Amino acid sequence: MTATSDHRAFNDGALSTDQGIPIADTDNSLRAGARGPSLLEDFHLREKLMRFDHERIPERVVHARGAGAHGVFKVYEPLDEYTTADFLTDPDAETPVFVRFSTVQGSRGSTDTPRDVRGFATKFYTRQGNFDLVGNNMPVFFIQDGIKFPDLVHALKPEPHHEMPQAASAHDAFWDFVSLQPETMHHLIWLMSDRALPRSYRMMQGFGVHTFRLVNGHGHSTFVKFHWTPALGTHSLVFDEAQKISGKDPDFNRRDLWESIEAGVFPQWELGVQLIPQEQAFAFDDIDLLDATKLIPEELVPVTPVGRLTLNRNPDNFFAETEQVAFCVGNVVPGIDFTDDPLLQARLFSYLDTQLTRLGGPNFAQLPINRPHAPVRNHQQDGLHQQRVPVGRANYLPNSLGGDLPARGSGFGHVPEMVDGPKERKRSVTFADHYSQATLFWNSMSTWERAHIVAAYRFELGKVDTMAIRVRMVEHLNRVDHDLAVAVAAGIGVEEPVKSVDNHGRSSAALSQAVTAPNAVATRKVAVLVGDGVSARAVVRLRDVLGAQGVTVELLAPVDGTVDTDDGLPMEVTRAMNTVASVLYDAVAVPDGALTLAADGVAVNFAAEAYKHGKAVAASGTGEDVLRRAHIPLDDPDPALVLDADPGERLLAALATHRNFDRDVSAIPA
Ligand code: HDE
Repeated sequence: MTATSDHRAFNDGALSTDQGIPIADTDNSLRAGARGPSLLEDFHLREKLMRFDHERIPERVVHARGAGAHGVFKVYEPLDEYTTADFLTDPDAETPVFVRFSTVQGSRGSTDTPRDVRGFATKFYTRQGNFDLVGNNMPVFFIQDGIKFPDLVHALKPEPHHEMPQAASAHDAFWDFVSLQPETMHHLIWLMSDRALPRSYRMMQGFGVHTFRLVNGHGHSTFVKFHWTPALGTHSLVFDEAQKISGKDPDFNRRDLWESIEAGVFPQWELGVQLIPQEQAFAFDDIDLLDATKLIPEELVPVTPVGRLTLNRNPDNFFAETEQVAFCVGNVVPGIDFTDDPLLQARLFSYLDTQLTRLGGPNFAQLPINRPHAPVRNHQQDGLHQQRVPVGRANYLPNSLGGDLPARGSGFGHVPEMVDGPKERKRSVTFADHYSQATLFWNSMSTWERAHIVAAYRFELGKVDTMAIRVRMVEHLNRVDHDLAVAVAAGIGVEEPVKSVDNHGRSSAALSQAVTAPNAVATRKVAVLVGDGVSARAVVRLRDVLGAQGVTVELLAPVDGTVDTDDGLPMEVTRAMNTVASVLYDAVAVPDGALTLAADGVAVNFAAEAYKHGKAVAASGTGEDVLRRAHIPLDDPDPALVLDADPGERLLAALATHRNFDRDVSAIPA
């Protein structure tokens, strides 16, 4: 028996103070008499409150709200032609990872589903140390130079005088700033698109955004852009739905990630790389690889799949892991290096610096979630929260008193890039085009994606009180695409602009979310609306067919408990309809037999909203009456409107394509 377990046995499993002193009573403070004053000598009370008073640490200044998970990464084939990074060259290595997804604007307690960029940050605990790929779900960024980041974030965050609005870009300050900083135009159109409303963290892409370098054993470097592609496809909510989810379940995306991992349906992404030989740095006429407001269309440089990420374990403790994880863009391993992208260069400073305030000192890399799995050997010493107990007297190099000296020469080598230039505050002329890739994005959208983008600009700019800002934005949009500008202007009380430039007509199919192969349906959620008289056979059949594919089926009734089915037996329901909402499900089905549902406003609204949001809606027999009351046009040819006594298979097919956004939903009242 070890000394530690000896000690544990001694305390006999009792509650203890932080000093290990056993506590007999944690329910009553020490008082001078049962009704008397509390005594200062109550060390248990003082310690308990002291710890409680200091439970909070500063939240992240951006990306404060997030959710994380553990997992593994495996490379498919050795990439040693391009890099010496161990985790990219050994297909047998299973590299542990921790991923944190986040929103950008809101505070730590804000909602999961605002219109916002999502963070996608991955810490690879490789055998050569930690590599942090701190990316987003959009491939470009608002600004080109990190010196503008404080301005961008100040404008985006709640306005300083009244701290409103929370987690929303729809306010004057944000649009004031971006309309005066035209390099934001490309990222803005991504933000106005459905990309800003992911259905699930499991259904969004990730991008490293900047151009990095891979460096091989000969010191030869290749430019690289990192891409994460979700196995479940890239899918989004619609804005009305996302706004309602914010009230019904602000933890929507966090819960979705947690539940899928708990259910053993592990989210997966494929890592892909766009590789650009160093000699081709200037091969693209209108794209400077150092400009983070530009992407490289996949038609020009295809994305090569190189490995797979699987998230397979939820954190044990949110604070210790998800909150305390410290990503640092500067954490790269041998075989990966930076470029001179001025946004990336600023990030190299910022991420190390911010942890000092957030995690209270320089020893944050010793926290369990940040600790590299590779050995750490150096003479860094002391500082707040030092956890290690260095041994020996030589804490300097070189020394002759400290035993074995660390090996030299085999570590990280920076690419010996020639650097020569005047010291100046200047943007490169190759960074000057702010519109053509916004046009590329717009041209690549389907009809419904364009409609969503126009609606988003109208919503956001419609909330801007200062008319001059709206006018300025329409002028910018007119340079992106005239039709876009006209459509937005018409919705926000701005005069129609005169056409000023021709659309270049180029597009890139990979940018659209409309063309997608059917995806797996496991963990999709279907609401089955039931009431007294419902057909037991229909419900059981639906549950069997959907359940066999891993779909979560919930039976919702006007009240909780049971309903009496048509065969006279009670059937247990999952919950009362009014405790949830259609926005929390991927599809709604109303089986035959529950006669009262057509007169139940909650049930009718369920169907109407689901239909309006492009979801699969199924009904049979009397269930169709609910749909009629919801103004759903039952005669329309619509693959996601399933009027069938046995709808299971067709529902599955509709779920696999996510939504039918081609519906005309203008007449639906919800
Ligand atoms: Fe960040 N960013 N950022 N950012 N960022 C932070 O670091 C910053 C940028 C991104 O889940 C902060 O630890 C500057 C681009 C993610 O913990 C801070 C600039 C991209 C996360 C910071 C940028 C990102 C952060 C806040 C301009 C996409 C969350 C807390 C030079 C490629 C990581 C922290 C997590 C977090 C600064 C621009 C993504 C303050 C100065 C571009 C995913 O250091």
